[in-house]
Amino acid sequence: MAFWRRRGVQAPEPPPLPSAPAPPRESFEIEASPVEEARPAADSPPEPRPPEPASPAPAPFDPTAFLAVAPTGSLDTGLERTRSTFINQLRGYLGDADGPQWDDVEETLIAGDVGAALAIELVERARRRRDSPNAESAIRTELAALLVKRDPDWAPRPAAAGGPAVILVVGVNGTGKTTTIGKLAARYAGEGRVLILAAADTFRAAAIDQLRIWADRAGVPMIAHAPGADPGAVVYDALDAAVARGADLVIADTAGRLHTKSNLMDELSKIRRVIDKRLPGAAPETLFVLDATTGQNGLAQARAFHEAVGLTGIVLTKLDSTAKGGIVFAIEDALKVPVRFVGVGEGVGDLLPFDPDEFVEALFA
Ligand SMILES: Nc1nc2c(ncn2[C@@H]2O[C@H](COP(=O)(O)OP(=O)(O)OP(=O)(O)O)[C@@H](O)[C@H]2O)c(=O)[nH]1
Ligand SMILES: [Mg+2]
Repeated sequence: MAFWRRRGVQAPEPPPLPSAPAPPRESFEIEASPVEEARPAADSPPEPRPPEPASPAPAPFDPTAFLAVAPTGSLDTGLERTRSTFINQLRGYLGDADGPQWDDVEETLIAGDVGAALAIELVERARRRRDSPNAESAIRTELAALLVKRDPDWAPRPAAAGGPAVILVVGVNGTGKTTTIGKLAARYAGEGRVLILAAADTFRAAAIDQLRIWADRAGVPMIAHAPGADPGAVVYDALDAAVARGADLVIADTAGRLHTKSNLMDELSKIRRVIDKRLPGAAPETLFVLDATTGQNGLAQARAFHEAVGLTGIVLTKLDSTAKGGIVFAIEDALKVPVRFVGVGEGVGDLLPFDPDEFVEALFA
């Protein structure tokens, strides 16, 4: 059964950080519980407790079994809206019987969230290409060229010997950060990695509860403090716990914040400093979660977060809910930071690793 357990901090108390208050003396740890067990409804009357029967120890929770039954989203389905409108229209203008309608191509690219300046450049370059068999192929090649080169075998790896890899998940409100962490936790636990989640969105109690549900589902432990606590202290404790137990990955949730609020952006920089302090050289993966339906405003958000904390990757969520998948090209071209995953639904299997060739292929399929 899931339960909250008060955990006395076992390691010696770390020295207080110069710019940060010392972590609270106690943190809460949430143990993973088997996913099958339902919690009683909050308003149901308490049942009389039967005598404890001697029962065999429950089988250890196996996240791979959980993942095996979870439906997996597909890029084809996730890109349905983008393909049937944006790309369909683009193809119509590119393959027009009277020759490519470049002005319309440009407008379609802008409407598809590629961005005005980039759309103009793209059309110019495609028109000049002499090596493409047709206009569609020229645009396709130019779009693919906007996506940054990446290591196809990328995975969050510990940078410091003996320490865990760290993923810090950031973004504005409601973009899908916590959901993405839940999906990532299930994915990496399914691969046999030993994880700890850090509930560093201490802004709302509900945020901690939401992450706990995902932690339970994935069968991974989570470190949390009380609502309102210093998020840096939560991350510090999660790193401590990971080192003590030999966990190889810590994923930290953070509160959604507007990129224009400088005090909130400073708080993120502070979390980064806490990581550097506890795990010098850790080089955390800082994933910016962008809601694909946000449009070009997403670029302004991404730039501000990049400036504040230095992004290493992007997760583009809700691709299934937009017809404007062009934002993928815009954001990679603007930041030169790779999209690592795309979200194509709300289910645990609806987070797909991003492969540029596969993506362009699926767009024009
Ligand atoms: N359709 C779709 N919905 C998604 C996807 N990812 C997340 N969502 C939904 O987006 C909503 C917000 O998700 P959260 O994970 O709570 O977002 P958050 O960024 O943690 O929100 P805050 O903590 O309030 O800033 C939820 O209803 C999710 O189910 C996705 O890829 N596709
Ligand atoms: Mg959240």
